[in-house]
Amino acid sequence: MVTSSVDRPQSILDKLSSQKCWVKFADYFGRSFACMTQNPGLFFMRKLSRLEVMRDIFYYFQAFLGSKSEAIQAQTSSIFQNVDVDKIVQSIRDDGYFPGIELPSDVVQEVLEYAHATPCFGDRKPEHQFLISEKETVEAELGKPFLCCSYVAEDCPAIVQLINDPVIQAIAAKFLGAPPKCIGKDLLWSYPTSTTWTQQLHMAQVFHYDLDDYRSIKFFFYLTDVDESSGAHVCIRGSHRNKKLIHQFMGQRCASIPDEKIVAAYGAENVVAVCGNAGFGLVEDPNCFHKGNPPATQERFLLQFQYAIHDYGDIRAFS
Ligand SMILES: O=C(O)CCC(=O)C(=O)O
Ligand SMILES: [Fe+2]
Repeated sequence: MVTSSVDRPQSILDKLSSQKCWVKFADYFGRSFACMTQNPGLFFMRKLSRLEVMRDIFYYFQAFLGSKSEAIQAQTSSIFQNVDVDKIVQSIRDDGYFPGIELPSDVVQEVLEYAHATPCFGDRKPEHQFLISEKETVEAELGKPFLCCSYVAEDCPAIVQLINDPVIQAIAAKFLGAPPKCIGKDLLWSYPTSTTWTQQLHMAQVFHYDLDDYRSIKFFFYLTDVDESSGAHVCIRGSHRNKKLIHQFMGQRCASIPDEKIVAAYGAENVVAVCGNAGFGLVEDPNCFHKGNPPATQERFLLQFQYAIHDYGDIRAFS
């Protein structure tokens, strides 16, 4: 994979001296204003939840009001066997993530069959809709490769069942300290193609953290075998806590900081590339710095879904 860094601003001075910078500021304030007037709950959550102290205050306030989270227990049977919910939640609290929840192979197979039988969207664009088997033909017609192909996945029974699985729900409820609301899902092929830094930014392939609520939790399942060079998810252990103050104030704009600087701030020894075969799952506090490695040798197929305490509607709308 060849990565160009030409479009990445090198320093604050570079940024300030460029005209593009002011256009970006205007754009940022425009989006913030639109968010504040159209979705004030999302706006204030984004502003406040970036501060660890506010997240904690909110969590304890909610616990004080008495949540029913512990009451959510298995009413239907789970597809997961021998899963220690407490251990997983403790690992997420301590490290920011837990690797190693395993999707049964028949579920992996079902999702793969769905993916081969259902139209996907090239580069997430509605105008590029095709079966995955037609991808190369469409690319040849367009004269360019797709970086990713995604599905709506509302109508995949295996995914719907997974999202409602009692073990998954119990992990989410325990971590959130509240009844979990599923606020999003994504089923995505990512391909080894030459990308610019901006494309990597849009594909969540640079270090960032997500502010989806005062507390939220994300599940990732590999549907192809993944190693460091085929799109491993990478997290920085412990970075969900004690973030540098500047990184808290920057919130999601931390994604514009070069990866090397994020690694230097939290320690190379804490960078963990999570590898695993198809079916391997990872649970994460998305407040932990993380990214998907851009695939270099082979495509990656990933299912991710997340839960939060509140559902603010389309959380990507004003990003
Ligand atoms: O692709 C990955 O492994 C990470 C995706 C991610 O962080 C995101 O969608 O916010
Ligand atoms: Fe993310």
